[in-house]
Amino acid sequence: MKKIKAGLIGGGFIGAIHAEALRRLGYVDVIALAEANQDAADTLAGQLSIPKAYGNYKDLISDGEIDTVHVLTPNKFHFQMSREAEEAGKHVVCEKPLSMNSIEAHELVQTARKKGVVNAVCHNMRYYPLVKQAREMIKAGEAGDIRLVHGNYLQDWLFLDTDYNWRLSAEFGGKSRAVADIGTHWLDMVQYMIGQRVVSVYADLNTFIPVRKKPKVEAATYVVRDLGPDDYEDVTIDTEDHGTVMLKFSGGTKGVLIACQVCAGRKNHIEWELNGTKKTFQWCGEKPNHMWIGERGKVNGEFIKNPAIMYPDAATYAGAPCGLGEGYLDTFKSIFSDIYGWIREGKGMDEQKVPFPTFLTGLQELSIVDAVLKSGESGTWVDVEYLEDGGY
Ligand code: NAI
Ligand code: SOE
Repeated sequence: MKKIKAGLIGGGFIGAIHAEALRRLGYVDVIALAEANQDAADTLAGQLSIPKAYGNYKDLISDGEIDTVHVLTPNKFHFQMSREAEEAGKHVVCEKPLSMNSIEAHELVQTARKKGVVNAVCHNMRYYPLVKQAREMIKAGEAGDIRLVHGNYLQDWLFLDTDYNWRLSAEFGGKSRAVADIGTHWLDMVQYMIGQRVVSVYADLNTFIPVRKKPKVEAATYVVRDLGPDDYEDVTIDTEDHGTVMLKFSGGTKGVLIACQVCAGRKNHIEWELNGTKKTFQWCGEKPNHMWIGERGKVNGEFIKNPAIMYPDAATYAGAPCGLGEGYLDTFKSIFSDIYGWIREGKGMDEQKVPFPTFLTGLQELSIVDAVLKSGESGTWVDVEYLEDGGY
């Protein structure tokens, strides 16, 4: 069986994760890495054992040996890089958020359709085995009708005024940060599980640290360095540290999300609770192999990830038997297994049939983010304006 050749644009925090997860499939060769310049490309391609290093992403896209392109750069570059890869006839996997706004995302959806290329946005967190199981249990009616969904995604990596990353800048990350950067993971998981999409939002957005100290020499995400006072410059922050977003869903469910990146002690604490007319399901990404199930009049229980008793469509995403934990890094192997399995079967791109989140999904997420930004400005409920149907 011919191997699929992948090229990565961006070799930072997520670039290394994509390279490793792709290699776990066994039929994908990661043959090229493009970076911001040739030195960075040579260094990172060497560290990741990737044979070709390009100092300009356009040269990677022009490489005829490459079948698929992964766009793993700061959000600002997602649109132009994804569109050029589509135009070159490459299949494209773009990291979340798909682009800076829904207008850019819509153009990527339309270009993908015109070129017929497989396209995916990396909402990997829907691939936790128990997220898949919760979706199947809800489809089977085990929770009843979902009245309420609530939760949060809390971090503290931006807690100090000396913590800096390109995500803090609207120019590089987009006008929304906490909601677009981490809130979209939660929104994708929840809409995927309950089979409904957000139709209206009421958002309270806050920038708790309005001025930060930006290192004069930037570093990749999560890289920690020992810097002195002269190594920083003051910058005004134009994106939110926090968003509390009330939600109305298409099937009548109500909800609320808190996304915040300055919560001391919370590292990557993503949690949801679904309250149905029969049962409650609760899950936290810091204990991903456990789901709490609550009932009235009966003993509450805990569902421990166990493919032997999971629904078949969920069990297929469990890579190990009960008691053997699976986590965040495994979700990348699972989403790429769906994407590359589809490419390998050569069935062509069909947004309604593929088993993975597509650019259309990414467009829906950004439509919600656009509404959140409008609500944060107006202090009112804002209906989500979807430029397309589908995606969930
Ligand atoms: P990072 O800053 O660690 O890495 C970005 C890399 O892109 C850097 O190595 C940088 O040199 C490179 N780059 C910048 N401009 C470039 C250009 N013109 N050509 C080629 N390379 C260029 O950032 P990180 O944390 O890896 O985030 C990248 C993307 O991945 C973001 O969109 C982020 O939202 C997403 N992400 C997704 C995660 C998930 O769980 N699905 C987790 C972390 C990030
Ligand atoms: C930073 O908030 C970040 O790297 C996000 O960009 C990722 O999407 C999330 O998975 C981890 O945290």
